[in-house]
Amino acid sequence: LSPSEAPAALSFPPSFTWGTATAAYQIEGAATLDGRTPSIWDTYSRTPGKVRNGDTGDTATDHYHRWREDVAIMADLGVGAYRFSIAWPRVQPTGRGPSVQKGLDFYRKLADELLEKNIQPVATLYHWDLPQELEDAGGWPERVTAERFAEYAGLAAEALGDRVRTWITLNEPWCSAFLGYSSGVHAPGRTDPVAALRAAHHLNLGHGKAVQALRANLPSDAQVSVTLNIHHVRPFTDDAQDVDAARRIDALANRVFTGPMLQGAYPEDLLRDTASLTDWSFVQDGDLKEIRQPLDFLGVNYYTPTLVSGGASGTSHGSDGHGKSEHSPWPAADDVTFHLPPGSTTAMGWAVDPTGLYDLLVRVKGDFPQMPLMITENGAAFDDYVDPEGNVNDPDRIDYLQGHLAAVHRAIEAGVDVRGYFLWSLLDNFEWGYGYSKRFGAVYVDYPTGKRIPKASARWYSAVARTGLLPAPSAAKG
Ligand code: PNW
Repeated sequence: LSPSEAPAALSFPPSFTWGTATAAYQIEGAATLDGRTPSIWDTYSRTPGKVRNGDTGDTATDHYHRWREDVAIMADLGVGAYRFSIAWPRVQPTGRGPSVQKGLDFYRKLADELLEKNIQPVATLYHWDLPQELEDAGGWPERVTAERFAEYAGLAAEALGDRVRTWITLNEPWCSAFLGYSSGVHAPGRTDPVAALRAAHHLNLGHGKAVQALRANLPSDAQVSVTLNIHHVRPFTDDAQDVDAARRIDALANRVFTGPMLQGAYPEDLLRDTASLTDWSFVQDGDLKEIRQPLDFLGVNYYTPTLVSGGASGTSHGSDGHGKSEHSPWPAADDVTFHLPPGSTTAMGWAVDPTGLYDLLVRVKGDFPQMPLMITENGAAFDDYVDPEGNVNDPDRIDYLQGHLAAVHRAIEAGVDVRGYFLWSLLDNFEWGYGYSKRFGAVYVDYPTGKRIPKASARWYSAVARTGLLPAPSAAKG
């Protein structure tokens, strides 16, 4: 092609944040070092039959020892931000009382090294590793857990707030509540839909209280947010019962969190839909006021859309991309069927659908016009391997990232205020119920040696992050 015929690269705003993301339990290992106590994920992964191949996070990628090397890799890639999570059982092992110096020191050193390399640290307080002692006291279905979470948030902010200026309270509370307490495919593995609804409320309450604790302990220029895996729910057909199924799943996936957090109320239709299970009397006077706190941006994680039909009572609820279980993660929605959207899939069996991300961003903008957005996770698992030359070529991941970043660009052009993008994940890691069998990294991790090999997608993403220019699809594979 002559230059005039070549498809133009898409240019992102100069202020756009380019980052990578991880979570503590998925990468750190060192499960018993320096005073760390078990979290619900230690307990769950050590329970036979829960995680594929019996994998645990005991060693993971050994990031607890290799963090300096991992920061150096990010500096080589030229990314401007790193979203990591703080392991609650490392800094406040029993979930109450004083903090552990060594645990806090780990994150202090990490943040210092990041700042030294001009990488902005973004800390998530809760990426699913609840101290086991708090689960033993009832876990998220109990109100006390929200109180404990706020205390931990205050303590973390007090210790790290001089270095870390961007904070996220919860990662994907939908997973914590509904995969953890209803379908049981995530820790703690309970299968009680009412407990899941109670958990959702106490996660909301914990978020609201934590935002207040963060603000009280952080400088006024700090950014405080929450990350939701907003499901882009589409009806299978435009039949009324499919449209109604989509409305109900949207309530259970999204509005159960955005309602109280951003609008100050639980949606009426959600309360009605779940009335056969609970009267929501666990929502106390004043809770809604406490949950709705001003946020500096909303974190959005997106992987794939959700396609549903209604009315086919008694059908599968395993085929919804959320792992297989006898139990549904969707309380009072047993008649809803989940369909695989058309097109190619990733190693997770999730459909590749960049338009879903565009539609989702436009919809969130419509619902919350003033709220800046940050893509806090997006990425894909593929069956990566090291070739005889020692390279990892992952053209499918490059295509995935190219398509989704083009969708983000298109949303920005359409007026959506998207401030940044964090690739999930920096490293291959412990993919929850799938253990180490699924690789989401831009950097390959050889188990068990822990050797890091940047994949072709890492080099591709590095060029995008350094220049703010997204090459057109035909040139995507370089
Ligand atoms: C997110 N689902 O998890 C998490 O924030 C990451 O820790 C995780 O590694 C990543 O996405 C990839 O899975 C999810 O079943 C886990 O709908 C499960 C679901 C969604 C997100």
